[in-house]
Amino acid sequence: MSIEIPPGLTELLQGYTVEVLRHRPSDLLGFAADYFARLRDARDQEAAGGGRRVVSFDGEPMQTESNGEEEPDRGDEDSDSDFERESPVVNRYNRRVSVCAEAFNPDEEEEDTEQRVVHPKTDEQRCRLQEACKDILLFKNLDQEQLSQVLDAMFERKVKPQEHVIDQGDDGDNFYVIERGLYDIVVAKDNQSRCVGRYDNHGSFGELALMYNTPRAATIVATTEGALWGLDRVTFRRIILKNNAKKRKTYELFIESVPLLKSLEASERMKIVDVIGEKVYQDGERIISQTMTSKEANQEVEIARCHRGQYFGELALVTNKPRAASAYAVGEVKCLVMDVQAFERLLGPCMDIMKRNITHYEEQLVAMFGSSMDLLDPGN
Ligand code: 1OR
Repeated sequence: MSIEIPPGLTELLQGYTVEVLRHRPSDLLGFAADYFARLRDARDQEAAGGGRRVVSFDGEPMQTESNGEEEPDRGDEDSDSDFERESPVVNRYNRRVSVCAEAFNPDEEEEDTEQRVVHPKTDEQRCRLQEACKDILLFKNLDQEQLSQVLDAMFERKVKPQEHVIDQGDDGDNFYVIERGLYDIVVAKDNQSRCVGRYDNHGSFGELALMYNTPRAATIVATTEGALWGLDRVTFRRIILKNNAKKRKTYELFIESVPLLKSLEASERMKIVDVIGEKVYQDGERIISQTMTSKEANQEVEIARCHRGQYFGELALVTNKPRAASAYAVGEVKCLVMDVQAFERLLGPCMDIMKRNITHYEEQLVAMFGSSMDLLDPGN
């Protein structure tokens, strides 16, 4: 028999438990009554248009930010449209019991608050959110607690064709994960705007301004109706940046040892660490999949084996052609992965090396099959 857990129950009880552990009250029942009454007050005031609230058990609930619009009664939390208008409840009751001792950047202590942004979600929304986030590389190295804080803080945003989600030059407010829709990446330079890429129903954008405190590097325009999940700047910096600091420590030596990346500056290599995610594959698992163009081509022959420090998957990105080979794990394999936009942005200086290595693939293919597949010519 399966018992359905109402959305929000786990969160509610976790928050309460954390506060009990912090305050160790002698009157558990009285403490609970007080705690939940304050939480309800904060919610009601928020619903009445009072904006975002911080609930502090040490004092009265205090208003921190007005959302600037009248909030209608949002008794029905399950409705999508209500959810879109909701402002976050910043709830210190839900904070972690143990806080990581490692500060990301001592200069930015004000951002390392323990306030949690929580956008309540229905089960259906959470499912869609989890599906959209399952391949997001920036989330891959988060532990379970960090990931659940990130998912809690994310909010849904629907977009219309031609809507600018991000404008180049603006300050960074949110990071976005794509649930669906097509989005052009437009970069203006010397008074000319150029579309330099496109997101097609997958991926994420808006991390650069938040990571490096820089203006938005590109304009992102929806070209169809779409749905996004946003993550506010403070939560992004608190969790993702802290995690990136850890990632730098973990991968620094390895990245320095990768021959392909030797020609990069140390700071460029660090930017690579910031965007990569770790993926683990089991023996025999397919890592990338060749796009078969004809039925006869479906017999597979091993053409090469890659080892620690080598790379694969660049060919289709360099040539703009379909995947020319499949890759399978031999034993358990750990890969560091980056998405195509980061690849283009960060690996430009390595492009010549990769192209040179691609000509070696052609030589190998000629040796094995007696014919080349014209790998370098983008053709069609
Ligand atoms: P952001 O916070 O700067 C715009 O806001 C976002 O566009 C940016 O984060 C990236 O997530 C995303 N150069 C810069 N930003 C890019 C690029 C890009 N592609 C996606 N974004 N280039 C295109 C690479 C295909 C390099 C252009 C010269």
